[in-house]
Amino acid sequence: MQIKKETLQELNQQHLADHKKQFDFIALQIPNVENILQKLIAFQIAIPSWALGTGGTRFGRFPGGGEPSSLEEKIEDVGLLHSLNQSSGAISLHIPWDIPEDANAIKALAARYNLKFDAVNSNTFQDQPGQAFSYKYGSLQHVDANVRRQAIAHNIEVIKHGEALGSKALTVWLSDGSCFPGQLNFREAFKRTLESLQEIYKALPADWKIFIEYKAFEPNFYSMTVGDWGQSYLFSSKLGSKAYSLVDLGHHLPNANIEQIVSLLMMEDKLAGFHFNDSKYGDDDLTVGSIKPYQLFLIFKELVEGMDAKGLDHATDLAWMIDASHNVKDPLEDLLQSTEAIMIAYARALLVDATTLQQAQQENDVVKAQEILQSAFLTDVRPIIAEARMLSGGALRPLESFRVLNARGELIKVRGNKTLATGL
Ligand code: PSV
Ligand code: MN
Ligand code: MN
Repeated sequence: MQIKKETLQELNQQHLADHKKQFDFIALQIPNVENILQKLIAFQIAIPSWALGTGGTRFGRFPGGGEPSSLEEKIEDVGLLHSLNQSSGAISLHIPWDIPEDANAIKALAARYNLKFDAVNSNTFQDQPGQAFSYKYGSLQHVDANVRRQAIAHNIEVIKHGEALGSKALTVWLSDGSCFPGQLNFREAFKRTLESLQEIYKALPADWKIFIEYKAFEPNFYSMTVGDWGQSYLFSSKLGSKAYSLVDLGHHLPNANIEQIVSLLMMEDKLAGFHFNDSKYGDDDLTVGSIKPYQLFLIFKELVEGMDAKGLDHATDLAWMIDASHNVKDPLEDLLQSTEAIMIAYARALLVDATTLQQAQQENDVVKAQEILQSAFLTDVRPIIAEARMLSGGALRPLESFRVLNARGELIKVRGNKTLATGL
């Protein structure tokens, strides 16, 4: 389903007067609103190919209607999101869940929707049909060199797929670890993993990066070989300047100070970027901003401050992706909500008065420092985001437009009512 620009303009027209009032009100209070609008327009958040269908848990999966059953349909869905919000201009593929058989055709299709290819993701956490060796006891860490070689070869193959599409990074998330004390020699497992990663690193094209994603637990419940940012940092710093640590918001133990982690990784030039989601307990993969929007804002505040200090481009110098998928919502509506939540956190972070905050910190004025942050956080920036969207040809109200245009109904007409997308 493709939405015409004119259709969106007509829908926008109905809300324009209201929007203008709200935007003018907030714009008057912000000195650099033009600058903020430009930054919001440039900011793009990749959609993972596995988030376009209803996710599930090991207890069940409840398929929705009109889910994409091929990579082509997934691209079409991201195109639909992007036409509505103008902020979902990239797709991230997981191999082998989504193998681009004909890379040129896939690239051409994505270009039609104005989409780029974000990082490609390898998968050595599941056994695939016909695979010679099992990943039951790990992949890059495995005691058997045959298993390690197989996992290394897979990662190199994923790089090749990415190259054909124009991706510039490989994300490696390993489920490697152990479920019981004594199962694994931590140091040996680390060394074997490092050696394996070094082989993969050698195969990286000159202008590529490798992202090492960490996760505190699951599927291994006693130890994870890349379990936290310390371990990820060790790997990325030992690998070299093309290696970075990737932060998935759901991959920390409860109450971890993620904003501090982000700040220090950035200080060391080792922050790859993000997998955005939200959680109450662990890797819940809930809609971004649905549980802890203040934490998300604080993370963005560190990102903006850290990137500005280094003269980095907010839009292009780190990798931004949503990594969420669950049981009960329409996945496309959920992704529209997640994208909006990210834009809200980013816009609020852009409002922080950095100079006054620094002054308050120098004077140990704790109350003032907190007030500065909270006043940015409590500002309703939604009209600014809507304005940025409208300026770039999107919908003033993406979610409402999705419903008014009966987008899901249209997808069901073409794809059927009982569909199950590939991926987790
Ligand atoms: C693991 O929990 C993870 O966050 C990694 O990024 C995987 O690639 C993705 O989820 C798979 O759903
Ligand atoms: Mn992730
Ligand atoms: Mn995860």
